[in-house]
Amino acid sequence: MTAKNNRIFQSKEDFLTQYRDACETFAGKGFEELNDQERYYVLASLVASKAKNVRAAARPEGKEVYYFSLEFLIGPLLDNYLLNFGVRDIVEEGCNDLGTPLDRLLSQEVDPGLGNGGLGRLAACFMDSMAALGINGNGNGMRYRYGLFKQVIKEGRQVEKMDNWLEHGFPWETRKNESAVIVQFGGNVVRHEENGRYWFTQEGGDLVKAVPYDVPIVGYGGKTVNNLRLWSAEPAEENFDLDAFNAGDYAKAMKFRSDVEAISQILYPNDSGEHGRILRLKQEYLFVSAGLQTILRTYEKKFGPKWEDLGKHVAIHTNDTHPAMCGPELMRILVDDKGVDFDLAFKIAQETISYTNHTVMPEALEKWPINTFRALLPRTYMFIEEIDRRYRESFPHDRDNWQDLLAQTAILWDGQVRMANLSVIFSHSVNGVSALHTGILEAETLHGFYELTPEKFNNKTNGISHRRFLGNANPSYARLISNTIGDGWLSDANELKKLEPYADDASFLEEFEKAKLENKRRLAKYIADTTGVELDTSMVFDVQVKRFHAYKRQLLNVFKILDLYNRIISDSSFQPRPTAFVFSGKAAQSYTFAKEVIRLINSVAEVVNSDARVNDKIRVAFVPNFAVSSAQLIYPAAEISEQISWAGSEASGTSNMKLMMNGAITLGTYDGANVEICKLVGEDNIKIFGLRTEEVENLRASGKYWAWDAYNADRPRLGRIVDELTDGTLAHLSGNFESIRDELMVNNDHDLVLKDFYSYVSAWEELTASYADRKAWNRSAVLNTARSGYFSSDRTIREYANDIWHIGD
Ligand code: KOT
Repeated sequence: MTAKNNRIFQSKEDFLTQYRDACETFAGKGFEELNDQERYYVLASLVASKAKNVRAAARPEGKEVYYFSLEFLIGPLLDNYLLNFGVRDIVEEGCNDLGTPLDRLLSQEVDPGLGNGGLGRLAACFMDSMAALGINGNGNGMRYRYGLFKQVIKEGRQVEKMDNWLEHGFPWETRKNESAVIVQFGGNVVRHEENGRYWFTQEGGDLVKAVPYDVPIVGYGGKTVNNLRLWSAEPAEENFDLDAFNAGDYAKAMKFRSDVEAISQILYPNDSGEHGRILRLKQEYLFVSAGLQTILRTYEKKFGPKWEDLGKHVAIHTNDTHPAMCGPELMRILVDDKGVDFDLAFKIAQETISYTNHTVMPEALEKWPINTFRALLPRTYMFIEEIDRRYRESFPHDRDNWQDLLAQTAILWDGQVRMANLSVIFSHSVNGVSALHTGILEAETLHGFYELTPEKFNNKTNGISHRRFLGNANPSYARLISNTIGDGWLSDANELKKLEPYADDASFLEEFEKAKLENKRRLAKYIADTTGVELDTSMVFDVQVKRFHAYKRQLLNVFKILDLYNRIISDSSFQPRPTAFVFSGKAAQSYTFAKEVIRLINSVAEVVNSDARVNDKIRVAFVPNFAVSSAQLIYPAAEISEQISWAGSEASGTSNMKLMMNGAITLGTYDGANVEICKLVGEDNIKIFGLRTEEVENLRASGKYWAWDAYNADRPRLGRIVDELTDGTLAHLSGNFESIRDELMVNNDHDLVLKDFYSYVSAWEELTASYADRKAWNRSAVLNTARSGYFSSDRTIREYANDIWHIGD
């Protein structure tokens, strides 16, 4: 696997010389005197400095894209950058010569938890693809002092620990003092008037210094190095409470400091859930305002004050509604600081800004009380209010349903600022993240807007970095692929298509199976080391790894396992295909139900794994602390990919793509991007079950679903599983599961676990029965990889570049 361009080391010898020198420069000691952590640190620092040199020598050109996201789940970078610079083999050999295998150094790297899940990881994959494609792409986000909590499991329960990811320093970042900007919170707006002209200033309040830390993003081939800018909040000197300090009231002086620093202290741990804390609003404004100030400063240096052309040279993309303040804040800066006319400023904002929606869950649609918003951001709020006023005034009152449409689409409503509406109104493009999801946005979630401005809407099905999730994560399979079809697939994922003929090649299939086995062994060892659970690698590895959320229905998977458990015990003729069920994922601290499902899985694991009557047929493992690094061990080992959210709930999903690319077969509902996976691989190479979106909608609308009917209809089987939640069967580890039973039987099974149960279990049985024919199974698996090229984020980014950012127009 070699990228042909811009190699940072010419040969193994060259690498060794430079690495040894770097030990002296970065650590002040020779290689031999350093421990593994220091050796990793020096190597990463060396590669980072190379990356910065590449950027300094050849800054990317063309339209600047700024991707605004509160989350960038970048994961470990070193292995990926070695691949992208085309020096992974050289470095691996060099490290072997030094007697320190590269893998040992790579395992020292921290996994920056600067995101929750899908949305944050998508942002990171987009950064990778923009750099690979030579797009002048910049990331704009937050440098959280503490990333997403670390998850440990105690008595089956998730326990959260601080993620002190900066403890040993972060070799990839550079603090840029000279690029710091001031961001203002609170205070009052004062109106000034002189010679008939008037203007406003925001006075008083708190001044916060936003300090950027830059992380280089190395594109494949090593030619383009882009920048990810992460902001940290510090008190502005002008605003430090000097009076208190001089009066000896250090507590007061320090309180101001810590209140300000709190803004960049923690990442909110909710994925598709409620936020609603004022600190979150401060985070949103800080990175928006700081990012925009930087953009305009850079632009003005290059083009002068030709603000009307901003949208020609700059694209600002907002990742969900978290950066929704981009619109009004851009207007504020243009109008107040640059003297641009109000109408022109709005036009510029719309031309420049675009928006992606990532969820249709009503509870995740962001809203802020007007009073909170206005008190914190009084001047920015005025722009929202004025745009909202004009929107109402110019609304097409001649339409029959105008009142309904206005009620759906106005920004301000019911005392709240509706951030999705704010995003749509200030953007020229609105996209969903899978075909199905975009359809739901158009027909339901954002229907009013779709009626009024259908031309704004478009779909951009998500993608993933195939270099990281196949190239780096699955070295044995990646090697087999490159040896078979060449390594062109690394730069063009569509080349994976060339594998199709090999799906009928017996020796290729054997090699595939060997690679899969090696990955299963690697994962089994990791699981044994971290949890003590032993998995037999001759079992099918059936994997569900993602955030814990009711709609994702990990509970349905547990019901299936309990069903297998009961049937194996009560029916000696029942011989399911031996299967190891692997779960991993975090639940938000405050999400009680999701945390109970984690405890349930661990309780079921304890019962199943220690019961000799069943444990040669089923095993269950919960891998703690799901993160990019552990994900990279899990995907390559998977044979079944569980994608079982109820239809219409998962916007897209991306683990479905990562797993199919690694040759796992999807067992899924017709939801999110599963629909597109199905189309690409064909119905013979995927297993679809359950209600379709429309059926879910109709069932809900009918009001006729009654969970007790499902329970009573099959007391011995489905009813029994429900009973086992509370009858002591699973209580040994840490008690029964009353609240889960209540969710099903009192809350009438909102997520349709009982409804889809039979269809799911039958689909699983059919799928696993087909595992007996290994050749046919492997053929399907290889076809999944061969047809996964579409899901490279390179494809997604090309579409954004052409249709939304208009790069090269
Ligand atoms: C979080 C908070 C508010 C709004 C949306 C979210 C969100 C959505 N976080 N993650 N998502 C996921 O984003 C992925 C990337 O588009 C999707 O694949 C996935 O279906 C979303 O759940």
